[in-house]
Amino acid sequence: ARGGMTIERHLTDAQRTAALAADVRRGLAATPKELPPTWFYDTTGSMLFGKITELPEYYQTRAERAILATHAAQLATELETAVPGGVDSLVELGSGTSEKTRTLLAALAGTGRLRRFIPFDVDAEALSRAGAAARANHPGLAVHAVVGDFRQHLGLLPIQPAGGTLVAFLGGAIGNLRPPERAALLTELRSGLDQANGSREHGGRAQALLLGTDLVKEPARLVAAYDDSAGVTAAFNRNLLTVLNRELGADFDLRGFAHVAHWDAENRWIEMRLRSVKAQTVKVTALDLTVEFAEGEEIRTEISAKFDHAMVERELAAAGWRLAQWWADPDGDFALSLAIA
Ligand code: AVJ
Repeated sequence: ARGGMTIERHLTDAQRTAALAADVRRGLAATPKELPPTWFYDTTGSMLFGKITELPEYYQTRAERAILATHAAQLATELETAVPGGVDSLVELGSGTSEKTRTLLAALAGTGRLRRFIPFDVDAEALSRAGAAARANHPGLAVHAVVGDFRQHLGLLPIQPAGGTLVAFLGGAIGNLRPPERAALLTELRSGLDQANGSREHGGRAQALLLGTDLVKEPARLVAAYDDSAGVTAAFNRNLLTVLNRELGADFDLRGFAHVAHWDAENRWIEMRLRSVKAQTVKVTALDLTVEFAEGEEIRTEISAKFDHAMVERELAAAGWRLAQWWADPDGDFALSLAIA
């Protein structure tokens, strides 16, 4: 039979909850308090993020879509010459919205070489949707979906050692990582070493990387993109507390925390925070934990780093990648980079 679809799970529900518990225990004991953005994306969080991508202030998704639409054909042509034998597998990290994937798959399928689509995400539901959509448009395509956390399970991706693999990491999601974590991820994709696990085992390596990055711009626009007038981003940020209440039996009062979007000019990243509007005590029953908040004390919930051409080129080169193409939208808001191993 041609194609087919499999879902491989490296993150069961129980492992997910254990990972959340560990992050919360560590993050709420730290000074300053911090929670990783991974846990934003329950059903409500994914829905709210979808709304964010349509906000007038949040230009990123529209810009990236426009870049892809304009340059997808050139991307496919470029890959034909840059990757010996062509690209037969597309890996998509954080498989995201189906529209970008659809454009990308269509462009790659046009070369007649594409055989496999490997969407990778923490959310099994998002994966079945992405997989089904891909199969509907490309009946011969084998879909090998993988449920995992890219901070841990990259080495387990079914990348064929001999194959022509393009990894797509779109949406600017790499900006959620700090520079050392970005370096580790890029190196791991390039070398095939499972560095996150400290393992010396070889996974397959990618031959090409398509990377979406948001670009440095006027701080007022950046802050507005993370503090929209309709309050959708504020709801998205606070939803993290709802996740903790539900998954870990916490008793966060959502009205007790204000949404903050702060531009860190030195690190060149946006920081989202939740600010306790009063002194308060929160219980996290499942962790047998009591957490004190001073008035004005903040939890950092996300960093979203912004880039420029030189910075992307430098970080890619440090990981052994050559920047082959840089495509920005006409306003210079967002860029897609094509890197070749
Ligand atoms: C999905 C990580 C790219 O950082 O802009 C949107 C998430 N957070 N609004 C971003 C997000 C607040 C988004 N990424």
